Amino acid sequence: MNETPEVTLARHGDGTATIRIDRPEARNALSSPVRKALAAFCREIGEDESIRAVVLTGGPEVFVAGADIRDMAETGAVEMIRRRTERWWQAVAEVPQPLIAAVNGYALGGGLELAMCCDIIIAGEGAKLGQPEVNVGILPGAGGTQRLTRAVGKYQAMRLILTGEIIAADEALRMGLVSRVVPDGKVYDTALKTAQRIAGLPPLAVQQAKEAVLLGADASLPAALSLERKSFQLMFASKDKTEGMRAFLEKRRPRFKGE
Ligand code: CO8
Repeated sequence: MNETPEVTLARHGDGTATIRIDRPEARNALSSPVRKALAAFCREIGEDESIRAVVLTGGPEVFVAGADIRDMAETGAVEMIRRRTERWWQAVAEVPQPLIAAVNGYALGGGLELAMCCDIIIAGEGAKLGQPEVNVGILPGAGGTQRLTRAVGKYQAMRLILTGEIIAADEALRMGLVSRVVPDGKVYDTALKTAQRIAGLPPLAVQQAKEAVLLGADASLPAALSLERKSFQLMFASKDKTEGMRAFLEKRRPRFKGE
């Protein structure tokens, strides 16, 4: 059950949903209740076959300015271990449906790590991204050293992580850290349209593709290619594959049922 009004889940009735973080007074910083609620919604979404794609947003001003520094300022290592915050991050990373981050304003530290748990990142022209943890005496602790490096390569990741430098959306686009940059006022609509487009596609194929990309990235090439091949072959058991191909040949719109 959601215990904070600072995170909401809205189902739009068309196969899409939006998770919104709304904690403007702390620039949407990820407090424990916020992370817990995010994780709970992500688990709920994973169980809900009617949701085919999800937008994750912090609203029009700021995505997320990081983990909550107030929550950590006086905290020791043992308490940090006992919090086991990794289970909350895992819940986001393990959502089977595509997650689309709609990034306006700052996506810093844990905020960028949260965006990097998503599959597509739509950024506004004014978005600012970075891993500034080093400025407060720590390092990225929710995947930043790994997902950022996998996304942009060693030398750009090192630059951001070791200097704490914050970059603008256009540079993030050039280095492959975001999928698209659009005017600030169009970020959410673009993300939602992307989700709607995905929601109209066969969900089994979409989710198998997501899994193949994510798992394959951490496997050897032969293992990853085999995983892809088996996922591909598996789709030949689905009714949606038959429908998709027949509809193409009959020059009509397909009707996918997720079967
Ligand atoms: N945590 C807590 N409070 C924050 C945070 C944050 N990350 N960011 C902003 N706030 C609060 C400020 O304290 C301030 O509160 P108050 O009004 O009570 O003083 C309010 O939000 C507004 O902030 P500013 O006045 O600074 O607003 P600006 O618009 O001038 O600046 C910035 C916005 C640039 C985003 C600035 O607030 C900033 O630099 N924030 C911190 C960014 C940062 O260092 N992020 C990394 C945090 S560490 C982290 O994310 C570790 C991840 C590891 C995950 C593993 C978890 C276990």
